[in-house]
Amino acid sequence: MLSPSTFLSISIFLLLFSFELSNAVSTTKIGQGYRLISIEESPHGGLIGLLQVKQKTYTYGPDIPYLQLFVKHETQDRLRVHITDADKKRWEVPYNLLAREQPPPLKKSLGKSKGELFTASEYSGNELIFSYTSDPFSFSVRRKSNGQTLFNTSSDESDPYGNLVFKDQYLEISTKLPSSAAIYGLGENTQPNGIRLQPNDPYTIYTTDISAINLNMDLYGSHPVYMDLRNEGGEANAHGVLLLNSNGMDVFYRGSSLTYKVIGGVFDFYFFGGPTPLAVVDQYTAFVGRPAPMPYWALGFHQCRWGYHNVSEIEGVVEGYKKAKIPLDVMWTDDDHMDGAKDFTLDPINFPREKLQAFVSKIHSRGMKYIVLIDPGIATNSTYGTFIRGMANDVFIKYEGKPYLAQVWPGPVYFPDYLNPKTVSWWTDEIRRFRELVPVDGLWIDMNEVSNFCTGLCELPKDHPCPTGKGDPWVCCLDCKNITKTRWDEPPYKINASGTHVPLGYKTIATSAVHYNGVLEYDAHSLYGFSQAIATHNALQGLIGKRPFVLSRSTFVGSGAYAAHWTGDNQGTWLNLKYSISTMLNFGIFGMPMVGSDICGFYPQPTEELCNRWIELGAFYPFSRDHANFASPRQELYVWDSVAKSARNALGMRYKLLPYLYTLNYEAHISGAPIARPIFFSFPNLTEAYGLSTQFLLGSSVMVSPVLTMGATSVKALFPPGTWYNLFDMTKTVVSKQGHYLSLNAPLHEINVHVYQNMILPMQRGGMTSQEARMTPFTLVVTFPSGATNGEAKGKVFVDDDERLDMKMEDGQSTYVEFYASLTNKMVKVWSQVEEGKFALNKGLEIEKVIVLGLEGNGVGLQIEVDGFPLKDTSATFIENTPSHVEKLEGNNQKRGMMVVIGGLELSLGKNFAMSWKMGIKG
Ligand code: MIG
Repeated sequence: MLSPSTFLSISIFLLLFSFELSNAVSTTKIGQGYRLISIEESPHGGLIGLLQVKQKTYTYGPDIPYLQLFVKHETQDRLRVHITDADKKRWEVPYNLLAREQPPPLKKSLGKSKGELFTASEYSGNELIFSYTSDPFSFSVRRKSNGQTLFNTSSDESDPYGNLVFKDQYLEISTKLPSSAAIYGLGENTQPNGIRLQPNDPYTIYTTDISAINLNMDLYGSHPVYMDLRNEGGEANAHGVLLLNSNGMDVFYRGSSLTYKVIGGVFDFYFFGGPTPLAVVDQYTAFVGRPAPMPYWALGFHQCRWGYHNVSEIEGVVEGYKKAKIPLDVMWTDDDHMDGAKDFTLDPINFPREKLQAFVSKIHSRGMKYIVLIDPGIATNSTYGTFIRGMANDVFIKYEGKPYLAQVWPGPVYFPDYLNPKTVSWWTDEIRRFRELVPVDGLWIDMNEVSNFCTGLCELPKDHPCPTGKGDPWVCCLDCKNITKTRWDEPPYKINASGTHVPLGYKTIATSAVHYNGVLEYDAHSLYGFSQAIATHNALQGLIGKRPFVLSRSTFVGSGAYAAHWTGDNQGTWLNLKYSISTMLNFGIFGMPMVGSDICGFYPQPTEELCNRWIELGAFYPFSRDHANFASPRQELYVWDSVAKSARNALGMRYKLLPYLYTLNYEAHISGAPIARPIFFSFPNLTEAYGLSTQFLLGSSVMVSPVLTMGATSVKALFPPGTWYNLFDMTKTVVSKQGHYLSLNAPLHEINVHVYQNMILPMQRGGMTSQEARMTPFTLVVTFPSGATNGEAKGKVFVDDDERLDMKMEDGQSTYVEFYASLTNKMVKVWSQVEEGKFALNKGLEIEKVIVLGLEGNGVGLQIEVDGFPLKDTSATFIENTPSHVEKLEGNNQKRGMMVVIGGLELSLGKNFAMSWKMGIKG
């Protein structure tokens, strides 16, 4: 097998180049801009304009003489600005992959049209206003409510950028930005300085198989979208800007401006008005597709490794977790179960069908699941069924009429073309056949950037075998020559690919290769993983008839509707632990909330201490999976006793929080709300939180503040104003007045997780699998501000049948409950409002405990009423709260809140309840 040192060399070779940032901000002005020669109202809504180039220039190719402008307020808060060649149809992200309105047909000669001339100087929607200048043409987008300019493409002499440029292979446009703009997004990118974009860092967008340890480089996914959060005069407003374009691009963010340099396609801008960060992701995902609902079990813990050698080994891992009493829901295998790295096959010796099936049945009977990896490259092996049927159906990407030859793990391969409907049917059928072999519960689609071990135009070598048989399957063994003959291989403008301006076809499909319908790889490159995720998701959904689970490495705008994501190959280092937070938070903004990093690091191995800290953080990733490379020693959570202890603690809490996480999964699906969010999502006015990437929120109110440095036993964390209760010990309270940084104890086995005031958090007892945990009784944690005399709190829970296809309310197969609490003059009320209670009633789900935090007074003479009757046998207990940080922060005048725990309840979750009591008066 591969040796550690050779693996290391392939995995980090690009890192060596990463220090040479050859991406100096270009200040050359290309092109002379355009003038607007007519503009009219379209009979179908929107404006259509015609632009003419002012003076032809030739850098990066000739300017396109006429452009068609199409502007439309598509919804109350979404504005589209589409600019393309007025004479010729150009490549765009296919409308069947990402459904949206077609712009009006091209008609250069507007004289013939029936449209009304547009005479006003601006075009106004509900919240956004489009306006323009004619000569040179520029446009701006303003916010109606406060007049703020969000986007402005005009340029002055002094600006380091010019006007609109539109050539066949070079498109450029810029916007000015005010100093108040805090920008997030533009990925996929490992950002060493956190989620807030840093001026002059490179942002190149082109899907590439380089590992996540490469900083500020074009990684696996393409998401040309950003959120801009501006705090002006104490009032924060957020908006989003998507450039829907699949071609490679460099984005230059200079602080006071942002320039796109794109090597093809069209300008198709979408502006999302916000004005809150949550509203931006809501509007964004309403357009690109709502995040796919995850099955309940996917929120459990996952264990994987590249290098589980046989069925006994994975049996041992499952037993290892059981013995150590660490929760585990999903067992994975990488490519190890395959016969010769061929998709959809089983290694007859180490993973024989019968033995694997027995294993899968056994874990299924415990409510656990099994997932395997597949790669896009299909081995060109004449006895391999998947390949034979693929050839018969003509499913592969082509070069000069023949399937394009590449090399991945199995040796020589062809790549399926998921833009071809025939490929999609073939793929579905291959998955069907494979599930007959072994009933996997989900699929992991790796290497789909797409990754190729060779570059250029290759053929099978005549003088040596390929693979070489020397144990180095990642070394190109085909006979290849570089392709330089077309402008698709060597475009005039070179994006900063891999941070070193490598050719576009470097270690991927040659960009002059062709897909279905003559589509060039040059244009469709970054859509590969997206199109594969759609095909895989739809196939599983059709075959299993349940909510599918797909994990994809490469992603594009809209992938969240089909797949989850992990952040790729990281290292077992403290820095990588930290980076994982920014990437996770970015994917929430990209509409892919089901995301996490390889816990304890992919390669090389973590230290024991690091693995402790990593599971403490990773237990709160939306997607929580331990994964490692074969060259790392084993790092399952039970391997070290200390890690096992931290895992029981942190994952124990995760499994108690599953009803909350699942409700967040529901909210993500209906409104795009990220599961893991930057702190500023709940506190948009708190500018201290704008760059904060060492803490995050789950939903609106649960804050995770992990230890990210070696040797630390405390953590410095920002606490937005209000009361925060430690979930592991609710008597530990933080009361923050302005938004303080606070040093909290964080011994090796502890992570700080706090719930904010005014919240009702649904929890359960937890368990060793999510299936077990979800049947246990509920506890409601009600949080009033510490020592409050008046207050209100709210929460909710969504429960349904785990795996049914849809995740919606109407069909009686789910229950949604809103919880309320109020506090007025020591009178405490807690009640619920149930929508569609039948599901919860049928499942017999009950609330056993209500915990109320922050109350003033005591329990003297206290009488609890439930639904109008005094609660007999009350097992209410009263715990004096000892707020640990109150005094330190606020002096001694701080009122101490106390905790009331009412246990022994048997309230039906599916029925409204109301409970109330009056707190006693001290003394
Ligand atoms: O070139 O399938 O990112 O998670 O273990 C390596 C083997 C291919 C890359 C993935 C990693 C996976 C590995 N794959």
